[in-house]
Amino acid sequence: MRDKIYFLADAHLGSKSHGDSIETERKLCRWLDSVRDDAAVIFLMGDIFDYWYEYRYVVPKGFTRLLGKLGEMTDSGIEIHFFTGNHDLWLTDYLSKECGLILHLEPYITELKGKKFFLAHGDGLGDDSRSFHLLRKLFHSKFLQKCFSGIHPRWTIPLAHTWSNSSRESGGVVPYLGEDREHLVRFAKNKLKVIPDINYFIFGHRHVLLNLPIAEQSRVIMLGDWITLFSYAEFDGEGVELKQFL
Ligand SMILES: [Mn+2]
Repeated sequence: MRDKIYFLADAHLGSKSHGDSIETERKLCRWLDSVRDDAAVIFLMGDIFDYWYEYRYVVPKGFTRLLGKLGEMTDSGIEIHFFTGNHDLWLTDYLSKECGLILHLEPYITELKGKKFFLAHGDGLGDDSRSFHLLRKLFHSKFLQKCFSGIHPRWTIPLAHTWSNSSRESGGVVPYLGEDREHLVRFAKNKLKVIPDINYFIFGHRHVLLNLPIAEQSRVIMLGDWITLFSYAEFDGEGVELKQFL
């Protein structure tokens, strides 16, 4: 019976962090196969691709297995959501039209089986460092994206990969900093003051595993990654559980 809800983030497919990125992609497809019989909804929570840049008529090479698998699963009636991360935010409608994914470019608040969820990749939330926000602003600028699109990808794609590898969160994953210093935990606690009935905050981005209660009825979940942890979260209507796919 399809009654479970799954969350997964930060596969960074195409990244040099993977010994063999295609092998990771195969593993991700095996995971999708393993949940397809009981998944009602799957949330891919950002940075699935290490770099994705969609042109009007062209998309990047690669990821054939995953894109095919996602298309096959949405065709079979499974709802799959795709959040942009900070590595794959430059998309338009290819993944929705071709693969049937529901795209989210912003955090998304939703009710699932009677619980309220706040879902986001997590970049930029609760982090008020100025350089980070400037960069984020540049990356999200429609004008700059238009300029960038006009340059032949022969020049921009290698540049982007260099950027991505140097900016890598995973280059040295910062271990969990504790409740008071984690931007996303602070963000969740503040959000809860405004929307007190959120039961779960689910984030990617940090590449660490966390399942932390922050109030009587509220928890923060960090999804780990698909580089070394191969982790995901499963919600069965009762609680959210972090698991690893081996
Ligand atoms: Mn990220």
